[in-house]
Amino acid sequence: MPSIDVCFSPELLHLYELKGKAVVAVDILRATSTMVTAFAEGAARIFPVMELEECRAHAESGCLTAAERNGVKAEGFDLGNSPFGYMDGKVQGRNIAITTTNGTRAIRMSEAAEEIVVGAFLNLQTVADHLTELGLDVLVVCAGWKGQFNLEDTLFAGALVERLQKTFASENDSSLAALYLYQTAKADLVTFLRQSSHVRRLEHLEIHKDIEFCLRHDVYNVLPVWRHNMLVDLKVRELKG
Ligand code: 3SL
Repeated sequence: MPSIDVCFSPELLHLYELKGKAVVAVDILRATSTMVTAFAEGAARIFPVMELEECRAHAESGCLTAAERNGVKAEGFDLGNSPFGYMDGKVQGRNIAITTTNGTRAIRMSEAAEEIVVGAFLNLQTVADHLTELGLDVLVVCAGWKGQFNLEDTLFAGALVERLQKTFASENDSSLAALYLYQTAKADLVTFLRQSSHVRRLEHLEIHKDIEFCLRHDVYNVLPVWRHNMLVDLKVRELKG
């Protein structure tokens, strides 16, 4: 039986073997929730990059550019990091280069894995089904906040462990802790997260709507995966055959 494990911060990745594994990169508030929304809204490809300058350079090849630092849209870019900014046809058919404080870092630091999947509550079941089909050992890589643990990514990890309970072994303490936390909180994630540091950070920016949206489960059948140097939506490819 394959296993599922959880890495609570990209800074702990050196403790894990990524070779031959499927990584699920997650930044619930808000980078991976936003990427999933972008694909659901018809984005063609997403280039997650670490640095603002690298992101800006993608504009030359016709990409929309998206950048967030410390919760705020960086100046001079087309888009920020709110899922609502990617709706209403703005990203339909477009390539997007994006850099965020933690989320894009978690993806790029996982490049040694066999497969990288972008996960969010919004596409939880689609991710779970893909992992079951793949049958590889799974490592959930939580983006955290500047190297530190956060609650919302851990809750997502727990939700995924719960969905995969019958087909994946979760015998390590990190996946058990994530599962127990999720089971304690799942009846009302919004209330549970009210005191969390990133929700407080974002509340100062008055983005309650984003927080509630990013905590919704199974809204989209979207499967962003890493291919070469970009993310593509495998579900769109399935539809096109
Ligand atoms: O850290 C990140 O990558 C962002 O998702 C943070 S924020 O939600 O845009 O503040």
